[in-house]
Amino acid sequence: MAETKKLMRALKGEIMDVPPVWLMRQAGRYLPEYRETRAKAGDFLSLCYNPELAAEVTLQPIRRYGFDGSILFADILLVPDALGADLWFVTGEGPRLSTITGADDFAKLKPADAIHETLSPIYETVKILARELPAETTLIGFAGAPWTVATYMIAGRGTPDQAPAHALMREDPATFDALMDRITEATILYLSAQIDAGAEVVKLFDSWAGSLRGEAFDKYATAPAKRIISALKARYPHVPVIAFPREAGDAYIGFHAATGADCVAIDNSVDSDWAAANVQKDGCVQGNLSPALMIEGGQRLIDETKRIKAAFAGGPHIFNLGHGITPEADPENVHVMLEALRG
Ligand code: 1CP
Repeated sequence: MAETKKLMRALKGEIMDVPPVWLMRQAGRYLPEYRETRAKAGDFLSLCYNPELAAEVTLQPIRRYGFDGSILFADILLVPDALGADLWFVTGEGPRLSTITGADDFAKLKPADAIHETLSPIYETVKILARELPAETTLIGFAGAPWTVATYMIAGRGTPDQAPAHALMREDPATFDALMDRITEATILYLSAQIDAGAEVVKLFDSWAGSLRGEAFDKYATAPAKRIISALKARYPHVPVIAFPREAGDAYIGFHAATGADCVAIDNSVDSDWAAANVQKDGCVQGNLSPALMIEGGQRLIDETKRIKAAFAGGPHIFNLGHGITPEADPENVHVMLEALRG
């Protein structure tokens, strides 16, 4: 059967007059209906682990905007939770986890195949979504890439420069490598289970790839992505993978070929024309409107949307932001962007 979903067609390399579109963090705090459902769930983690309510918040932005892609509502930090780290969210501040400072902390983690015990509600959410999404909407599963997940597990929180993770890499490379391996194995199992439940595409978020340079980037961003994608492709050759090595800079060049990713997501620190010439030549790209424009709105939002669409018009493209939409964004500006994009 010919593929009819626009997002799938772009991932297979088709060039379209109007690219498919979705937004990172499209289910989130900028939407009043999200805040309402989260309050009903009690807190963020309870929302993630409640299949009915997690499916509901995943569907909310699809009803409101008719995006081409629907990303499962969950979080990259559920994998550490499932590996036995303590995880909690401090309102207004963000995630907190127990830390991994050496071999003793690492030894307390569960084996990779124990994750399903904790993560089975997420697979339920995927099953509900596979049933309930409109026929034209593509269901996207996801996980954090090992380096990004490791930065949170080591530091116990988000860090501006990922210094604790870099320090462990330097001072106790055996523990650091063992942790990267454990997360990589868990990620393969987690994404496989999402695909078994009905995810049509999966995305790997390496939000902190930008603090890896040179050899460290190859070893801890490229190699784990390649290992995960190879394992998935061996089992699910037709399921496309989107990789997002955020702020990789020049290391975006060749990332498709080096990892086997079908699509590389580009952050908004990168010039669209540069990315079209240097990255899109190798395959589909996703991006890369600045999330700040969803706050600002107005003519600049319209002009930038059209400029990015034009910059990537020569190859396969999925329109998106360069990073997640923020709580301060005006939901009306999403309509302004969609009108500028789709006409
Ligand atoms: O208060 C709230 O309601 C929580 C805000 C929130 C939301 C809406 C968090 C906490 N996570 C999420 C959902 C989420 N996280 C999704 C759902 C699907 C979507 O709509 O996109 C996804 C894909 C993520 C991925 C995620 N979580 C990343 C990678 C992408 C990125 O933004 O860089 C990261 C780094 C996280 C960790 C995390 N979870 C939540 C926060 C505030 C953070 C960032 C912490 C930090 O600043 O370091």
